[in-house]
Amino acid sequence: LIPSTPQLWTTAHVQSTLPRRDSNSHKGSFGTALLIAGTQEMPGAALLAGLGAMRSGLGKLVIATEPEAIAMIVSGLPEATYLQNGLQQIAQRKSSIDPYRAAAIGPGTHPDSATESAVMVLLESQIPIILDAGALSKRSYPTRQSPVILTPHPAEFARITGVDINLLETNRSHYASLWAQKLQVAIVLKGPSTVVAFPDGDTWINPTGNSALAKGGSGDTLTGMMLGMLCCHEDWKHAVLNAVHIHGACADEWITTRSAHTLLAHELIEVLPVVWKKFD
Ligand code: NPW
Ligand code: AMP
Ligand code: MG
Repeated sequence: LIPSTPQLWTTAHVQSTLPRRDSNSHKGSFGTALLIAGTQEMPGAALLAGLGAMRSGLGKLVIATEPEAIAMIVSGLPEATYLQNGLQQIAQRKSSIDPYRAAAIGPGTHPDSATESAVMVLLESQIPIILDAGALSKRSYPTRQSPVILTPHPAEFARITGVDINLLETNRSHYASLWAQKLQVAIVLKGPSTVVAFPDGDTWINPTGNSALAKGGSGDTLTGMMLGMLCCHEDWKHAVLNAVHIHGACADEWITTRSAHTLLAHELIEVLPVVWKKFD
């Protein structure tokens, strides 16, 4: 396994890879995404990811979450539909994955056996899947046609690989690339200069983003944006890279006129339409 030299994913890359929205399209053209997120204690993670997803190009969104969370989320995102006790439904195979173009699991979910079972069911499917937060654990991955994308922050990366976090910080792209090839998954190692490492060794560094993102909810929002982008991009790698780049660009837009201390994660979604337009 040879970690490749990382390249920068620049504005020009984003501009040349963002999809157009065909004038003849309808909501079916962009697919239905499945977001398994949120609990009674962390409904906000599902809302933030849901907002990120629905503002990032998909056709329809189903949020699989707990009944108490649905009641709290729905007024903030009436455009989504819901799968009640969805994590359990998926884990117990009572609800099919067939209708979905892509899925994300983990924001605001507990890292327990039900989450682990739901991940196993998703891994058996043929759609791209994003594993974040509560769905990140130490495991191996089956060979499958569609990508698996892990979105750890450094502490999560250390937990799922066993790499010492201090060592990790000395050469982030090296470790991300090594483990992406080892596990045969894409790894989005978050933090300043997020590293995006693909299973084929292809490795990129994202130049956008700033310390305004160092606040609860930023990562949940990114996971949602990536899910939406997977539904509207033809090339899944471009979807991952563009989600990371534009998420960071939203924070960069924020600090042009406002203090970096003040950003709330849901405000990333409020500036996203204007930021995205700059790349169109
Ligand atoms: P410390 O504190 O610096 O010692 P967890 P989480 C470390 C949900 N959320 N670089 C940190 O270390 C998420 O989706 C819900 C280095 C600490 O030990 C998850 O499901 C919200 N170290 C769940 O909460 C909003 C870093 O990791 C540990 C690091 C838990 O997610 C908030 C904390 O990590 C949240 O998103 C970094 N960049 N980042 C909601 N509104 O519903 C973290 N650490 O235990 O994985 O906690 O990331 O907050
Ligand atoms: P999470 O820890 O899952 O909430 O994810 C945090 C998000 O904010 C990731 O997209 C990180 O890359 C980003 N982030 C956090 N701190 C910084 C920072 N100091 N500079 C740039 N991006 C950051
Ligand atoms: Mg997170």
